[in-house]
Amino acid sequence: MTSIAKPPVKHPTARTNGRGLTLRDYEGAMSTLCAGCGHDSVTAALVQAAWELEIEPHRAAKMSGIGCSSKTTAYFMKQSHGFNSVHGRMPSVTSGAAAANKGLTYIGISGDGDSLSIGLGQLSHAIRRNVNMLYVIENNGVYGLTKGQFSASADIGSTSKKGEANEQAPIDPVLLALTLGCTFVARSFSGDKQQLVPILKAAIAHKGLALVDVISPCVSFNDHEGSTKSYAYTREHEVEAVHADFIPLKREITVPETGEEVRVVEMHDGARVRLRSTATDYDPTNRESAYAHVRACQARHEIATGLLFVDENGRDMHDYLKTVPTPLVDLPFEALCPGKDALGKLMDRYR
Ligand SMILES: Cc1ncc(C[n+]2csc(CCOP(=O)(O)OP(=O)(O)O)c2C)c(N)n1
Ligand code: SF4
Repeated sequence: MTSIAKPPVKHPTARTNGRGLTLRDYEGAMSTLCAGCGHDSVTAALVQAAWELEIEPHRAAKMSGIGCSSKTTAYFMKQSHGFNSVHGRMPSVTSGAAAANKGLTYIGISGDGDSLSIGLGQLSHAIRRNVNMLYVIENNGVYGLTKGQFSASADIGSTSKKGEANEQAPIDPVLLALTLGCTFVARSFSGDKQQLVPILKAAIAHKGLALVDVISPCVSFNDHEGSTKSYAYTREHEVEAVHADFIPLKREITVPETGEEVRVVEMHDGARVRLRSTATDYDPTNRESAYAHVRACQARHEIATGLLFVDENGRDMHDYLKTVPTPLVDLPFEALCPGKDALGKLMDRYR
């Protein structure tokens, strides 16, 4: 992927995190996306989240497929590992990488085209395996990179720039993820950094696949009147059911009390997510009510955002596979390949 490096200039008074790194240290190459593209705001939120979580850049791997959205991985955490796969294959490549090395933080970035058409099977099985990763879909309702054809997330009646209306039913990644048993499901908006950053932090801390669908408008092909993925439409129709505050393990709880009902979900590393319900009777730990809420919002032409569902007790891919605690990549050759005799005994069990 071609990219333009940013000049390595740091302001002497720039704030550092616990690892002595500034926000600039979590940035990547200069973006070549269109000015105003929602994807660049998602990049800024990812930079902020990774800086606040104090992730060691060399302990993270950024994974992507093909699309303007998939170029996002070039624009943050320049010192991290990265793999730009072929179209729609990001989930499978990440599953393989995570199987070999469970010691890295996996950040997968995809688009609605990349994930909901050619990559739909890959996404479904990564959810089913509960691969330990953040899975961001930068959702703009079109194939931006190939000049704005409707994607599978386009709503019925949403119009193209030339005025043609989409007639086919959309695939909603949030409903799909809830149906497939995903253990962390959220939706946000690239124009709402205040909501997006804590969601990304909680998603990264989650053990298992955390799907974050981000409405991320394409200013060149899908930001006009008649589009249901424009900045204006999303701002007008966004309904946040549950607001998440992420509190890392070592920090004191300083989030002000609001008088609203607060639920605390403890993440597997001891960090906590405080969920403040802004809608009455909404339970973000109940899959059925999350599904019903998203469907009801759809029927009212509203966009359900916030942390919609979380289950911290789910097993992830390594639990299912019963792998040893040490990442496979760190095991000595003798442990990975126990020799002909051991292999022979193993084969005998299947005869
Ligand atoms: C195998 C294959 N088929 C088709 C394409 C053409 N193609 C490139 S990007 C893309 C879709 C991009 O849409 P999306 O993932 O939503 O990303 P966006 O550009 O909108 O951010 C398609 C169909 C391709 N690169 N490879
Ligand atoms: S074409 Fe659309 S999705 Fe691609 S960079 Fe431009 S605004 Fe973003």
